[in-house]
Amino acid sequence: ENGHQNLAMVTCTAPVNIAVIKYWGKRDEDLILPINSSLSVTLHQEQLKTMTTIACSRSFQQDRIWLNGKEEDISCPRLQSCLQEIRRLARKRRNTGDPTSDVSIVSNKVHICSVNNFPTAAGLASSAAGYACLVYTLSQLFGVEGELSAVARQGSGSACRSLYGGFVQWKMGEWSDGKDSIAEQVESESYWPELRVLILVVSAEQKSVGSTSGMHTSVKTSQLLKYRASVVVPCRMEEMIRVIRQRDFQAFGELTMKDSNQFHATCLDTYPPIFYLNNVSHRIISLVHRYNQYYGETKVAYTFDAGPNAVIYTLQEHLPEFVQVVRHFFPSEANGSEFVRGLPVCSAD
Ligand code: 2P0
Repeated sequence: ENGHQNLAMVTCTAPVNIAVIKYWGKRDEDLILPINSSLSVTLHQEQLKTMTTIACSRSFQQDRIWLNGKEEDISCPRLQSCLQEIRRLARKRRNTGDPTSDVSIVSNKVHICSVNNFPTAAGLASSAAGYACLVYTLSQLFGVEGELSAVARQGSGSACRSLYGGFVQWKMGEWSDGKDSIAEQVESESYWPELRVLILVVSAEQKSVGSTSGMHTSVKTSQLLKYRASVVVPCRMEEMIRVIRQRDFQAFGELTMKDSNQFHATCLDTYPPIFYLNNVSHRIISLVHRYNQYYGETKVAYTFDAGPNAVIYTLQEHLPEFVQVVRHFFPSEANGSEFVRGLPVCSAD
């Protein structure tokens, strides 16, 4: 008998997302429920993405996973949450008698292969694309439809936002079971075709404090984070959605920079403090403000996640000049081919 009879295989891709209103802090660490809502822009499919292939067969003895070619431990609790949750949804569908669902394969073991087309170590939101892709690919394999962001969220909080393109909000929700803590598209990828993102890879080193443990310490110790989550972010979410709908780059850019700065201020307010930005990050911040001051308007905006790399938002018309300016002021860094990566955010077609 052919040992791979009944082999089913699906391949999908998911892009990275970059938050403009940041998620930092959980109210429930097991279900991954945040203390505030957040909003991000999903990058273009072909740029920074994860590609995942999942095979399942009666002949597989156990679930297994390979990340960028290296086998990893499948018993990781977050992986287990996603696998269990998708299998539960698949069985539920079968029990409700959906005639199109393939009931037999849900009980088979899976082999998962996931690769990024960018360096994982560069701190470029690899877990977001990774878990979004894992959950989506599993859902395709097992024929699960509907709301998947609550499943992806249990892999990594920011992953729920990568299930949608364009401008995406993750609503924090109120319920303790997390069923209302889901991602929703605010506007599609074609809504603001002139918007561009530029990634300045300041350091490809692994970050010193991981997001999960960093935000845990921030929730325990930062007074500023409490104020941010309860007072600042609710207002900013409304304002951000409004300025995106108006395609108002000046307001979008200013709010994006302020929110990045407040996120890093809460890191500094954490005890012991967490430093994600380095000297090059600080020089990029100064350069962006000097550039905008020169023109008397916000033409470019920066945002930084849990690491020193800068993500620049700008409009297509300003991109070539700003890239020149970066290369001029960072000649040594910019000579490295990886320093400047200009990427379209939204597809024009
Ligand atoms: C964000 N970050 O909104 C923020 C901004 C980093 C800074 O989401 O513990 O990897 O897996 O839920 O999603 C990074 O945190 O953390 C993150 P977990 P995650 O993009």
